[in-house]
Amino acid sequence: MTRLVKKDIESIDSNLNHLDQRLRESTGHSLLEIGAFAMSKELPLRQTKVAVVPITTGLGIIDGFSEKVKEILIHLGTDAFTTTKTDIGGIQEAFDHQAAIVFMADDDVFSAFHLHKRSYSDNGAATGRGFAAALYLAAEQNAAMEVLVLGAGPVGQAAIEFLLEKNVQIVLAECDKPKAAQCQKKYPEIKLADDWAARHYQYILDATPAANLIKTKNVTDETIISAPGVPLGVAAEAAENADRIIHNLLELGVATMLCAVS
Ligand code: 2YC
Repeated sequence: MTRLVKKDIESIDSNLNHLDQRLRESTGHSLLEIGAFAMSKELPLRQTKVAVVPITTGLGIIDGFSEKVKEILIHLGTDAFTTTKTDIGGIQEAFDHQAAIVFMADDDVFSAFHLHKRSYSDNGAATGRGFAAALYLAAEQNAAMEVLVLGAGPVGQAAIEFLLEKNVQIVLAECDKPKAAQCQKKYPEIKLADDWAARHYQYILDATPAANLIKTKNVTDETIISAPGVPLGVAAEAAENADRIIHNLLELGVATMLCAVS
């Protein structure tokens, strides 16, 4: 996953009710409902104490990251807080405040740990499932749908797993041919696209870190694109012409992580 920067965090709408409204318009469901559907969990979540611990390793703190994760978790109905200490001290603080769940991210991994259930949810896997669930709901759970998945990294593979559980037809486009072959070996039901841009796909899940991959010629006014990638992989003009774009930088991944461990 691409590393976020301060301006990305600042670009996230602080009014998460707006996001719920946009998601309801495009998928018929709220942020929490999509996260729960992605993980086949019941709602509502009991008021759970959740700690978000800032981590200073590597490239260090991203201004506003922990705060934003906390805001999302509060919007989802938990009793979330960010620890005043960072790193190991922050984990101790989480324990001191009886947190049941701890969210933290270094440069490579963003994870949620449930301290009692001994379970965790990785952001990449959760994001793939969350955005696949959003696309499936946007298609009104149309089991006959065919989805083009762009990218066979952790996010793309998690999206494939969710969609295969719903018996959806999947066409994978992955420029790294050995990676594509390995993925097809793992998921024999999927088809590989040699040249995905040669035809239209009504449903596209963009799990690549490439910007502007999806162009105007790839979309029609019926195309629905679910794009967890940072930056947004849909060229501005293509976004204009498509029916719907489901895209957010952190919120759906965090909601799915929370549901995954709850
Ligand atoms: O502020 C902090 O605690 C930093 N250690 C956070 C670093 C997050 C790095 N990861 C990312 O920016 C992206 C996110 C979208 C989630 C996964 N990778």
